[in-house]
Amino acid sequence: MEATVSGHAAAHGQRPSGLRRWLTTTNHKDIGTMYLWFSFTMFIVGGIMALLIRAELFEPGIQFLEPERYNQIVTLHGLIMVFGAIMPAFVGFANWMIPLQIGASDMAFGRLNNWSFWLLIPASLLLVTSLVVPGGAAGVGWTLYPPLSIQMGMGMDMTIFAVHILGISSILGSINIITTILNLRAPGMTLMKMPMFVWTWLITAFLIIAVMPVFAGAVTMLLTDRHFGTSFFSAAGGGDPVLYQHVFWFFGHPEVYIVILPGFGIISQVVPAFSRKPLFGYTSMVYATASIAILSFFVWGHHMFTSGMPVAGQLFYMYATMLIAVPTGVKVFNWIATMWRGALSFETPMLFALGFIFLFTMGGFSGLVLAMTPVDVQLHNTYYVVAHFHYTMVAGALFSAFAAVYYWLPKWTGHMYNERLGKTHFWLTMFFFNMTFFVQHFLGLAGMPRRVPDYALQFADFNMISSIGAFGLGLSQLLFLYVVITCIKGGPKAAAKPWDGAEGLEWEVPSPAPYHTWETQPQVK
Ligand code: CU1
Repeated sequence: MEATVSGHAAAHGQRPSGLRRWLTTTNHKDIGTMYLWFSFTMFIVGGIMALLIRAELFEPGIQFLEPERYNQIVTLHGLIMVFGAIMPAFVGFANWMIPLQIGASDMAFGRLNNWSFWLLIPASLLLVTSLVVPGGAAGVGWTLYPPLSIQMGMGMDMTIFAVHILGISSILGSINIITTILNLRAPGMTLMKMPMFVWTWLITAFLIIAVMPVFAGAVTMLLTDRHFGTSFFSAAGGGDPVLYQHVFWFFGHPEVYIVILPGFGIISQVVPAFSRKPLFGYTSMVYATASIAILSFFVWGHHMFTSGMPVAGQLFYMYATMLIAVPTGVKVFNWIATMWRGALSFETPMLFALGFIFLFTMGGFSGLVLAMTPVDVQLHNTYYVVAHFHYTMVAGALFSAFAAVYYWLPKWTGHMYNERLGKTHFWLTMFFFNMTFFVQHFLGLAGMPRRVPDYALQFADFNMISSIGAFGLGLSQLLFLYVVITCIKGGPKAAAKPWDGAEGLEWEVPSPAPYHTWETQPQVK
């Protein structure tokens, strides 16, 4: 392998090495790897912020974070985890796996792909360094609601700029993914034969292109309200802060599906592989994914039940939101039906997939609870909401990302990871995740507000449990890092089909020459 690659490159004498290789690469595997390491770095940065939050909440009273600083950390934790950790992780998987799964030689636009990745670096630096500018970061929550976001200092401008750059990055990445899937499939790879991961990403990419510009528009209007004398959202000038909420959540609700649909695709491939059966209900999976994506445009008002809304609107958004449980239920049913009478085995990817199905379903149910308008009015801005979306984003997006890493590591590195340590990582993560977030349901039901660094004495016990759980959850991820690094550096050689031949069910087509894009840029004569 090594000999082939270097011989190939030497023949053309073009392949740069060292830093220049990574700066200029157009190879989908290189770029996928960079996305994944970037994502893990941001996961650590956002995770440290989560631990600062949980340390502050370990006991009542202000420990070491003043309310302003606390809200800045809360905001950055949210923005970094959504845009810096989860989305880049899925784009990394897309880069690595979509060309392999559809038999394409690479992504459609190599240089655009490179640029999409490198845009992430200035964006994340803007977010993190906003902590140290005068006034600090934007302490408004990741939703950046006015009027507060109009009054914030320059940290808010850095956040707006970061959102613009992140938006460009993910839109370009999506254009690349859609073009690759629609134009570069191998002969015979019809749309309805594509692996589910490819399908879910195709649909996700359309969602990103539809809503990221809406978010960019919302923050641009904030920017002009702040500096150029407009009053879109400023009541003093005749504007309306609630308009911002509408525009933001028209982006924000589809966004929550952007961070989960590729995870659905991963689970839809891991479960069949470890059940040694084809996916149950493939066609219904495709249509369920598309239905979820379409419905996601009609439910944004469920975030605004307390902002003042006619009863007709409340009813519409409540029922529309509950409707999404139908295609989601189809998916969960299909995953379970896939396992039914299968030859199951429980290696780490399967454990994370099962953990996903169980915990994500719980997150779905608490979502249904919140969808009910009268209940939401009670639970709005409480820790119940925090518990709900961490069940969808940590046990959903993060667990599916772990399933994907363990599932595909042998393919990426040529080595098997340490199965015993992988399983240990799963059980530690499973235990501490629930210790951290399950008790937050109780805190929310009892009325503890989110985004406040202090709380009444009655909430002390559950907060202490949650904080201890969070530190356990954080430390457990060091084990993940260790397992991945030891797998990259060595370990037993992986078989061509490491999961007992089960990959045959995935329609994976071997990739042609690994570094071909260095040489095959079309020559204009
Ligand atoms: Cu929503």
